[in-house]
Amino acid sequence: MSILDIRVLGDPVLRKPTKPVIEVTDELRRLVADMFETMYAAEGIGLAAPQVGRSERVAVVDVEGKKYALINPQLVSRNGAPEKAEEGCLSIPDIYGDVDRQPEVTIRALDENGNQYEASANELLGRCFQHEIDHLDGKLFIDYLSPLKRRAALAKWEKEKEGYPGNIRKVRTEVKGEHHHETEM
Ligand code: K2U
Ligand code: ZN
Repeated sequence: MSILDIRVLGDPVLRKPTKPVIEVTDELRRLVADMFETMYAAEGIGLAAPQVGRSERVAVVDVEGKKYALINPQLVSRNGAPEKAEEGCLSIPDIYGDVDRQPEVTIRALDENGNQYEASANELLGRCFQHEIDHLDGKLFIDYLSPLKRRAALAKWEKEKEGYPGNIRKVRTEVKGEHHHETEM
């Protein structure tokens, strides 16, 4: 398995609607595995394929140990009065904003073995499902901000993005314990 580079805001792949998966192949299972590894390394609770440069309808989620591979996910229903909560995005580092979302959601998707399943969720898991499915439609959480808040977020990103040449965020696993000493040249 490998840790993949994450594409950040400015990369057109994040705005392209993704293509449905035709067949769940071993290669797709490998992508799902790499997406989980990348998500954990980036300390996320969700990750969508466009965020690793793949324009396919695939996402992964792990909220408090509840793990889901979302292949061709669709929203079956959403209920409840919209609730506001702060969101961030691994593709827009250090930018946060309040997003209104309906609290209860039911989704239908294929798992990594190609079997169809339905899942209902609320709270953080329900929000994560919606955040990831938005990614697959080229939608980002900043699209929900008020014009003023979005303008402020984008102004901040203009500065932040200098740290991500080529719109690439390299994910590092923090090495616990060991300290690498630069060899004197
Ligand atoms: O898709 C992504 O970029 C990962 C998102 C998923 C997410 C954002 C907001 C609310 C729910 C899910 C996050 O950056 S993962 C980071 C994170 C971790 C714990 C709680 C909220 C966000
Ligand atoms: Zn995101």
